[in-house]
Amino acid sequence: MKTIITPILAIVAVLSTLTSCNNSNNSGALSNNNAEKVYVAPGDHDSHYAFISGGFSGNLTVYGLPSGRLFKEIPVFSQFPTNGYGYSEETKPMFETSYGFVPWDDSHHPDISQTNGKLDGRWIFINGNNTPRIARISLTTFETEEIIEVPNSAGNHSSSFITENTEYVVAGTRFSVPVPQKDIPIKTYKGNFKGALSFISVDPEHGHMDIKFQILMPGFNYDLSHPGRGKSHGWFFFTTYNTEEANTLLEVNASQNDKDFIAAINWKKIEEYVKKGGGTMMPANYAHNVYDEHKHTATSTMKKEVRVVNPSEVPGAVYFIPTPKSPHGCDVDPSGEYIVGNGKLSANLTVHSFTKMLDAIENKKFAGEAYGIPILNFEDVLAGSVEQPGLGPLHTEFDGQGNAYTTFFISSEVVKWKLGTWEVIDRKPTYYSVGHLTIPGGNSAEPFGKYMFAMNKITKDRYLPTGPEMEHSAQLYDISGEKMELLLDFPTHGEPHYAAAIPAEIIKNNSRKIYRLDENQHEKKTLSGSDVKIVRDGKNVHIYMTMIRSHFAPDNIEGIKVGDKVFFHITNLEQDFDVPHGFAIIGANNAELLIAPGQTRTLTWEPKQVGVWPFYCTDFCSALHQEMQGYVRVSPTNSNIELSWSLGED
Ligand SMILES: [Cu+2]
Repeated sequence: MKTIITPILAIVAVLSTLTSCNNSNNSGALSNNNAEKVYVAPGDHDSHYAFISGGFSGNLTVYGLPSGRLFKEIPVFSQFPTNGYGYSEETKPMFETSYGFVPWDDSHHPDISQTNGKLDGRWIFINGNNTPRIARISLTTFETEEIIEVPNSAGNHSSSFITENTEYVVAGTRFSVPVPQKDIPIKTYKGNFKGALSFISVDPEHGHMDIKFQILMPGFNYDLSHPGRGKSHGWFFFTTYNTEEANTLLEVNASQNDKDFIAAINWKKIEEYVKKGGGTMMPANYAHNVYDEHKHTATSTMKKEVRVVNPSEVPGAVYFIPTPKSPHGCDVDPSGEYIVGNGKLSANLTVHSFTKMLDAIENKKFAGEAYGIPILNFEDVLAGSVEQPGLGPLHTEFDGQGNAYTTFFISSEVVKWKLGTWEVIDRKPTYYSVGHLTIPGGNSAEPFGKYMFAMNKITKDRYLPTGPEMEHSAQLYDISGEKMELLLDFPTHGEPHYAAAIPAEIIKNNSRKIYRLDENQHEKKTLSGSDVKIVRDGKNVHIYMTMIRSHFAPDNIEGIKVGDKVFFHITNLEQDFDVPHGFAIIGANNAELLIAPGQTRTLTWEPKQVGVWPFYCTDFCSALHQEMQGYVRVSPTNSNIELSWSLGED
């Protein structure tokens, strides 16, 4: 094998030398064996999954590491015509909200479920920023199983982060708003708007989500958050900016204070308070959408109240830690001792000590209070700072070897530094303007090290140009040595805002291969070709159809009329891995259906013209795929042609 690969790599290396204008900046990325480090031979599997947020695509993309190959786009908050998600009757309820049907969002921070602080690979959660929602995706089926709307929240950004036994998925508001919403002047912001931090419980068996409580905080902007872990398990930390409570020209007015805060929340304490009936049930309106894997169908329920807790009701549960200059990232090291607050406008990185925080609280050493919440002294809690490591620090992840890696947006680099000594060990440029970075397990108690990838906002000249808009870019680094080594650039879809990554062996053996037909509980399933039928109910016509290589049953349908609403309920009878079939019919005002083996899906079609209209399979499925087709005869509204259907009749 080696003898075959080597000449190919040599050609790749030579070509890159000839074509890359950035080659001098690549630290010799292709001058040694780095190409081999990312080469996954045909048929071989990558060692890691990377789940990269699609940002403004609203979805989640799945890549392999180290190859950077795209495996899948999982639709979450956005309609996805590729497989009919959000267009099929079964999946439309996933987009129900208190604002009606919302088929798009801006997804930002995926986080994998944990047990004892370690990634367990059961589910991945991600937030929708714009119309605040949290989604749960199964890492068995790679499908979105649940979406819960978050009331009293706006620009749901400090979300969705998981406590160390997945007790909660936590969501914090970026924009403070009137709670409850009301018609008041915007300039009454200060002192009147609130920031809701939502603790959403996760059922340990099914993963089902329920908002246990919301903490109504002062009207700051809650930017990012992370759970405590290990010794700090039971606490949650949120960065804030705009502690000035400005409501206009924030770029100036929210940058006045020398220090903003990290809010430290003792959620265990609030949980106990709530278990004893504490807090207030407040009227609210938010959707809870659940997809049932056996019914292959989602249902949407509107919830009517939410439990809110005012921090003043639970003394000793909430503190503010002063943190310089509009902190953005809020990251906790694997031991749970260090809380890194990256002030976007700060020259230094600030690291707080959890132990010192507890001491200061114990000794009641406070610098003051804000809206009744005690403010700790900056110096009392400070563990140390990394002096002038770069410009515009954003996010930090950890390798489990005592090192931290922080991204710098303005100086466009990743800086590796040592926990405890705060010394800078290495720095590498990113191309260009890095936001988040990810190390597999890098925000858990047990990072897996080995790889780190940076997600960059600007691509410019890194790939062949594709018009004014380029896909964003990720860059993979080997972090197994003292110095980071750039291995690979790969394009990403939408905005690769943040990502979660995990060794493949934790997930791949649980991956679902088919849906079993004998477990199909869809109300409109058809389990054999002999059970097909068509039922007219006034203007609604229900077609119970099957598909299997290489025909639909039935394939000829007559007796449909203009003005009818036709529901194709189609069951894929295949029980083989990776044999979906598609369904499309001319003039349908929605999308195709891509139906997995054993699954049932429904497409609605409203024929508007008299004629004979074909339908066909869209997913190339067999040598006779082109034969997988059928016709629907549509007659005038007042026609008396009887409903009839057939397969294999002349
Ligand atoms: Cu087919």
